[in-house]
Amino acid sequence: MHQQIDIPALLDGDRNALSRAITFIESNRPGDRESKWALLEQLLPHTGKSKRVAISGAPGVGKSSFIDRLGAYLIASGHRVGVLAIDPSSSNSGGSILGDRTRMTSLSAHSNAFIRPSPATDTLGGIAARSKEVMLLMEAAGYDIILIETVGVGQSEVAARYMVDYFMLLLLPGAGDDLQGIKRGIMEMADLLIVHKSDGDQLPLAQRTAQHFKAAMHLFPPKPSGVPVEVARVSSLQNKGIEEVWQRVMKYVDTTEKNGYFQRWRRSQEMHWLEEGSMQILLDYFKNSPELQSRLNALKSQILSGDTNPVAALHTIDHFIKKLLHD
Ligand SMILES: Nc1nc2c(ncn2[C@@H]2O[C@H](COP(=O)(O)OP(=O)(O)OP(=O)(O)O)[C@@H](O)[C@H]2O)c(=O)[nH]1
Ligand SMILES: [Mg+2]
Repeated sequence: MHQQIDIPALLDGDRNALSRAITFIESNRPGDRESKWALLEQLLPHTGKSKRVAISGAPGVGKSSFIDRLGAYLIASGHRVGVLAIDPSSSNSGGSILGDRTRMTSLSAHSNAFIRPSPATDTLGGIAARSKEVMLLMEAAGYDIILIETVGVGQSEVAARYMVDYFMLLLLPGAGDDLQGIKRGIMEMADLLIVHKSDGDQLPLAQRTAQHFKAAMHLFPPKPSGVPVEVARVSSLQNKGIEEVWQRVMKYVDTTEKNGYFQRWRRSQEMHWLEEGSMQILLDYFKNSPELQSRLNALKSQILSGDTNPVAALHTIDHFIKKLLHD
């Protein structure tokens, strides 16, 4: 199919060519897979030069507003910014797509920004796989900074962590009063804690929260990057603290490029990608195999009629797949 995708135009940064390529990748029809690999293999040499950053945090903490400000700042500094979302909930509601368009008012109008909402796939694994491919397309089209918005609910953060070089966690003023309430895992994932909405009546509380976090940092194990977790305060409403955040990212990149961690972590990202991607391919084969699906449907009817039970049915499927793989 990708004959319709104008690769030279895409590499030249043409938005329409990029949009078409993303639509093609996201449609993910089994019959298109050969063309998909061919497309990605052609583009791969033009990818990987961007900086990849995740912005995570609970719903409503202000991720989209912050990305809008950070993105605008980066564009003003001469960058081209690609924004994508990993949000399993948006597949159902479509809600956050609308939200992102209205919250990213300065970015969505800008020609040097490209915003892509979370693809409407059924599983998180599917979303993560598509998102990585979309990220490559954006990089090939010359977007040199990729910002990934992800909701602060467990698995999608882990998926985002493995896509990026740097991970920011947004927290609300007062969050530090309840350190136990913050999952340890996510604290270990973060490179930067941002006390967000640090403005108005909340300013004194935000200052206390930031102090609290700074004092508590030694409780967490040292980072493999060699760079300790940092704490920042930001108000996207007042456009404050944005430049300082980006300086921290640049310092992090500089340090980890020198100590070798940046490259090592990119390799780990790739290994994770391979592992998860293999699982996706297997799943796709499973869903699209007529033999397996008819076997599955037959077993479903038998369960419905009480002629078998799930354990026996799974046992049958297990044997059937084993046989398929050995043939
Ligand atoms: N006071 C204050 N309010 C803010 C700030 N940034 C965002 N908000 C408000 O917080 C609300 C949520 O902002 P969003 O940017 O949509 O938050 P989000 O984390 O992207 O939300 P979801 O995508 O739904 O998870 C909006 O009403 C914003 O106007 C800030 O810096 N200060
Ligand atoms: Mg949002």
